[in-house]
Amino acid sequence: MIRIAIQAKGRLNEDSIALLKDSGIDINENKRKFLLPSTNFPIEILYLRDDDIPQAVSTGVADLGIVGMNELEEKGYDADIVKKLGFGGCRLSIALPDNVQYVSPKDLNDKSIATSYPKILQKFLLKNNISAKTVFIAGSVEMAPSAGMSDAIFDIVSSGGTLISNGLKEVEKVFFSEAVLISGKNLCIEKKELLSELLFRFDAIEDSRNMKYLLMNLPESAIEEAIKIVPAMRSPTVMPLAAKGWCSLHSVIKASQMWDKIKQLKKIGAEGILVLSVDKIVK
Ligand code: PRT
Ligand code: ZN
Repeated sequence: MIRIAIQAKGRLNEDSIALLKDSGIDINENKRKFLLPSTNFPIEILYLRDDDIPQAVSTGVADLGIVGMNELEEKGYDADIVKKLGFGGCRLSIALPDNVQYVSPKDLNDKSIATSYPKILQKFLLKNNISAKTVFIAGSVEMAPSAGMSDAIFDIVSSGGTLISNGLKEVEKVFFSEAVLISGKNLCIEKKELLSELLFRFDAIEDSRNMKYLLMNLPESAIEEAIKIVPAMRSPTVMPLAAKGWCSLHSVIKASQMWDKIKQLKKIGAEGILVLSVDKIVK
C-alpha cells in the first residue's frame, strides 16, 4: 500500500483527482474522508492543505504528494520531484503599482514587499543584492499596496488579471511553477514498485495528451509518400479499401503538427481525413 497526499480543496484538487482517475484508480469521492483507500489499486489518498503536503511527504506521513513547486521550494522540506505534471502552471512575480517607475531590481532597494513566500523572495533579493523589507501576509497579498501595507508585492501570477484589476504591474518573474509529483526519500521496495506502476500510467496519459489519431483514404500509389509525412511510432497501418487502387491509412501525430500534416496529405491525394483524440499511449 502506498499513500499519496493531494490538495483537499483548491486549484490543484480537481486535476490531481482527474490524473488518478485517468490512471484507472477508482476513488469513491462520495465518502469524502481525510484518508481514503482506492477500491482497485493499493493506494490511499490523504487530503491535505497544499501547505502541509511537502512536510507530510518529507516526514513519511505520506509516501507521495501532488503539490505546486512553489510550495515545495518555499517550505524547503526534503522530497524528490519525480515528475512535472503539466497543470497548475503559474509564476511568482514582483509587482508594483502601475504609476511607479521600474527599470531594474535596484529600484526595489528600501522598498517594502508583501508576500506569502518570504523564503523565495529572500533568495531573489540576496542574489540581486537588494535591501528591501519583507512583509509577511497570508492571503489577499494583491491588496497590500492599496491598503498602505507595502510598496510592492511578491505573489503568484497566472493570467495576470488579478494584478491588472488591482492597479499593479508585473516587473520581475522570479520563479516558474507547476504541479509536481513528489516522493519521500526512503521508500521501501514494495512502495517503489507501486510508484513505478503509477509513473508508467502517468507517462501514458502524458504521451497521449498532445497526440491525435489520424485516418484517411489514400490512393495506393501515394503510400510511400504518406509514410514520410506521418511515420507513426513504427509505421502507419495500411488496410485495403473495397474500391480498387485505394487504401485506408492510420497514423498518430502531434496535435501541434495537425494542420500542416493534413495540408501535405491532401496534396498527395488523401481524402476523407478523420482526426480523433487519443486516450492513452503505451510506448
Ligand atoms: O487551502 P489550501 O492551502 O490548500 O490552498 P491555497 O489557497 O493555499 O492554494 P490554491 O488552491 O489557491 O493554489 C494551489 C496552488 O495552485 C498554488 O500553490 C500554485 O502552485 C497553483 N496556482 C496556479 C495558483 C494559481 N495558478 C493562481 N492563479 N495559485 C494561486 N493563484 C492565485 C493568484 O495568487 C491570484 O491571486 O489566483 C489569483 C488569480 O491569478 P491570475 O493571475 O490568473 O489573475
Ligand atoms: Zn495553501
